[in-house]
Amino acid sequence: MENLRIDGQRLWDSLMEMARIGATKKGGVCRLALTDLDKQSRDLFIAWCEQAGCRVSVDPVGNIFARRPGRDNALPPVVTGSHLDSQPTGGKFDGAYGVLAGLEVLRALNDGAVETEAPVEVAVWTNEEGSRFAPAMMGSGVYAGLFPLEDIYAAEDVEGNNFGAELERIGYKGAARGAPAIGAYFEAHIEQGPILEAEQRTIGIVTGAQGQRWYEITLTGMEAHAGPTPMARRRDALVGAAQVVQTVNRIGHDFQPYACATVGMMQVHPNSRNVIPGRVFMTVDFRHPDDARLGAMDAALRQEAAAIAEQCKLELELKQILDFQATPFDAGCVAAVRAGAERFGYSHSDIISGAGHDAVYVAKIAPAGMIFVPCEDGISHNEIENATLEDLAAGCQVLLHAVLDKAGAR
Ligand code: HGY
Ligand code: MN
Ligand code: MN
Repeated sequence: MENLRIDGQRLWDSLMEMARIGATKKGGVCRLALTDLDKQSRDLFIAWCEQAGCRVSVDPVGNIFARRPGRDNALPPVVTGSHLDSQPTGGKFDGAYGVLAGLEVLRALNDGAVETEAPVEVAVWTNEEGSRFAPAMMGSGVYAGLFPLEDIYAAEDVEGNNFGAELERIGYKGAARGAPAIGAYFEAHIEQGPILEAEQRTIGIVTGAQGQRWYEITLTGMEAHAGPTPMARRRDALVGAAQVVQTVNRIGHDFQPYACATVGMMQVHPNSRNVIPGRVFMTVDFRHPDDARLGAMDAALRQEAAAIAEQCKLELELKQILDFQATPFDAGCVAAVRAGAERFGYSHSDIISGAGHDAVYVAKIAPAGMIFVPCEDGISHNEIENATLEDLAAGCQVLLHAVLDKAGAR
């Protein structure tokens, strides 16, 4: 067992085959949650897991659990995994790496005929990205008891498609499972930022994740004719929205170091070149590793958006739709990841995750940890996202070590 190694080429080949589902011209993927492409990726993953001898179950929000039995199946499983849904212009590795690294761990255990004490499961969490249906991390959020299932079923995308109906349509509205039971959880993921590459480190020992808040803002003015309407009489919702965009960006700079502030989505109504926009819907994404600073960013946004609305004679609706505090990961899981990096001699450093991950919600109900590997130029949520077979394999080898550390093996 000492010499048990994962097969990096097999992992890479699985990643490349999975990346063909929803492949885009620039080499990325578009596999939005609960679309037919999401279904295809789920079906492929399940076929691979069944070939590896796993028993597969699906829960009521579509989370998939592929189980490899242990000697004592009464023990809570050691779980690893991530997500298969992507951003509209996503990359091959965001999410899929954590899922297929988990599968590669199962395949390596099979190759070595290793029997673990506790069962090992690979999980695919539904709608981690929160792109088509907001908020993010719905599957792990329901699993951890943070989101009521009925609220998630009622969620709609911008075309008015209902989450529950789409989940049923793709055949992944599963049966209720008992109370969540996870002995320990590990998620392997690309860093999605520039730090590990800049420091020339192979492994990121993720000690926690920064806090995150998502808002939906609707500014309402008055549609009117772009020609005869004098400037002084206008209630132009897009002019107000443009000032909110500038304000969000300035708040991000005001709360350096570390703050991140993004307006990623905007819908202008009626979006016609000779009509003064009467309504704008936009999103705000705030992040900071310090909860107090995140709270101060929140207060600044609310105060300044209200002032802009008043000055532009607009109605303002501001809804917070996601809020999680900075999350430290379990010391025992962090230590297992560190031991794995040290055992195999991989360069490594501690890192806080800038991105949200399912591990953040799983950490609410079980000991959780993450393993990062670098990605090229720190680019992610972009079709050119790239990583090397060597780094991905190293992260998977550390994952194997961490899983065995917690699952016990002979
Ligand atoms: O937004 C995030 O951090 C993650 O990619 N869902
Ligand atoms: Mn991800
Ligand atoms: Mn992502």
